[in-house]
Amino acid sequence: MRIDIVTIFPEYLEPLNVSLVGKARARGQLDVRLHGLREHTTDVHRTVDDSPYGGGPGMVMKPEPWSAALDGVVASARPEDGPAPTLVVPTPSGRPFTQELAHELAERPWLAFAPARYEGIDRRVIEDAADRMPVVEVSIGDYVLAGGEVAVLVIVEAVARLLPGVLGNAESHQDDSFAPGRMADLLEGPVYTKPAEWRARPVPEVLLSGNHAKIARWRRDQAFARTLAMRPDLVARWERAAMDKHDLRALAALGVEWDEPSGRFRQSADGVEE
Ligand code: 6GU
Repeated sequence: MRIDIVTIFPEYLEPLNVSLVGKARARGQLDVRLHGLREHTTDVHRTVDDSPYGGGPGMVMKPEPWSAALDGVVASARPEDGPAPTLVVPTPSGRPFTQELAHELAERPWLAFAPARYEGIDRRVIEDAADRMPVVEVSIGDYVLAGGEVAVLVIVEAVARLLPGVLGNAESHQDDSFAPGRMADLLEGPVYTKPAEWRARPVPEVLLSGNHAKIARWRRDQAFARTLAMRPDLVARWERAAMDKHDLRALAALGVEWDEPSGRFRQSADGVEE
């Protein structure tokens, strides 16, 4: 996959040289190219922002440097890249970034990122880009960052680990909490390693039993309990067809039951049943 990133702070993206993404780049699985937005200014002050039309606080990023930078990225297309990248614009007013969207982006051969600072980029830049390439405006959560660079790090890391050959077999993503297929919307439970006892805390006995069916059952029960505690909103997404009779018993013990009228699982009225 090829990734172009246009930013006023290329140094903010140095973590892309480290760990999983850094290794994927070194192996040639990921071709990341950073572009300084200020290289595309024409005035002595290298101005990238100006005051907003209509008034209000803060500054808006000027269209000309962005269009020059993005035109340059598109003009650098090689045959294997396709005609133009999918443009990802990080913004708190974007569509929520999810594992599903990460999978979608991981299918594209070429991504470009346009992280903004200040109050954002002049709207016409996004509209102009959308005439020539797919554009997706993405938010990484319900909070406000000072700029989109950290969101780029988040999105690139989530996408890179889905690319073929980037994760080793040992660290495969089949068990990811939000992986589609298997069982989406179930958080992973606790994990343990040696020593078997540490500061008077033993590892749960079942994990030392060697009984793989029992261990799988225990892990699933832990995942149900964890999800209920941390993300009760996910319970409504659980599918009846994904549950066997052991699951239904475990859920009942946690006060969760199938509600036929709504076609959803829900927490029973007075909490734990039985
Ligand atoms: Cl993508 N950008 C900024 N600036 N703030 C955010 C965000 C993005 N996602 C959540 N908050």
